[in-house]
Amino acid sequence: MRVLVTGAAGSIGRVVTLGLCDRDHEVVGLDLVPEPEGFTGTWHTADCADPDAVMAVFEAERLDAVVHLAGHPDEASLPASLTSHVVTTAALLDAMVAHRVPRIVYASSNHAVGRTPRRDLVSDDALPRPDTFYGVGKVAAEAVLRLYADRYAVDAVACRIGSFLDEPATRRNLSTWLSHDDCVRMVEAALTAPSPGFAVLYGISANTRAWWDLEPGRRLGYEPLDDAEAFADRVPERAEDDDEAAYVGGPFALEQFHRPALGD
Ligand code: 15L
Repeated sequence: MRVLVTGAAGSIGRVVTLGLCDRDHEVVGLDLVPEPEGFTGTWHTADCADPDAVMAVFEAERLDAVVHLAGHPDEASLPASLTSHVVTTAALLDAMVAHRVPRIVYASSNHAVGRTPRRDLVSDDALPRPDTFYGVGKVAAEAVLRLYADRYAVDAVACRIGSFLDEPATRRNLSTWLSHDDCVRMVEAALTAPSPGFAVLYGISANTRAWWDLEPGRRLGYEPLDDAEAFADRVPERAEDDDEAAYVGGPFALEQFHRPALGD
């Protein structure tokens, strides 16, 4: 497949770009910054929140799918979060509809349901329960994906990513970790699953202590192979561990992340 990867210079973007190329896909990179050293495909330096710039990329390229990873990966004001997650997604979807690109894989986040108290496994039928304005942005971006799936029959897979890290660093990460290799497996499954319509999956590895259900992903062909448990002995205990286990969003759900919606 010829795939547009947004945020291709970011931490997830670099891993996904390499992984997709290794699996014989062709990647067109898009980011606010120039291509990282070693990138060999076609590259566009542009802002995904600018609909004209996004449309120009689609006019220049023949594409089979989009992997939308661009976005500020942390808490911000409500307007900044909406621009970063919702406006970018909408700009891509409009260009996809105009150019008949049938599929988008979206880097949503566990923080879309982060304020869910940590009790049972959280699945794809959980109601939206954001823990931050970042989480609100992800919920709203998923809503736009669903609208375009219903209106225009775009296939849209929202991957609610846990903690994308080289290896788990905290007790919470033993439940939330997504390994680099599993991330590539997840994106490829979401790109190639037959006719998913709008679907949600949880982007974590096959962690023994998982807080999210892997079944929605497995239904789409995402079979994770790594398990954070292999690192459990190396993860130090911290005073914050119990607080971070109260809600599935961990620290994002705690008071330290409270801030006004508007302003810096
Ligand atoms: C995310 O979605 C964030 O982008 C990242 O900064 C971490 O907070 C991660 O989730 C997580 O929950 O560990």
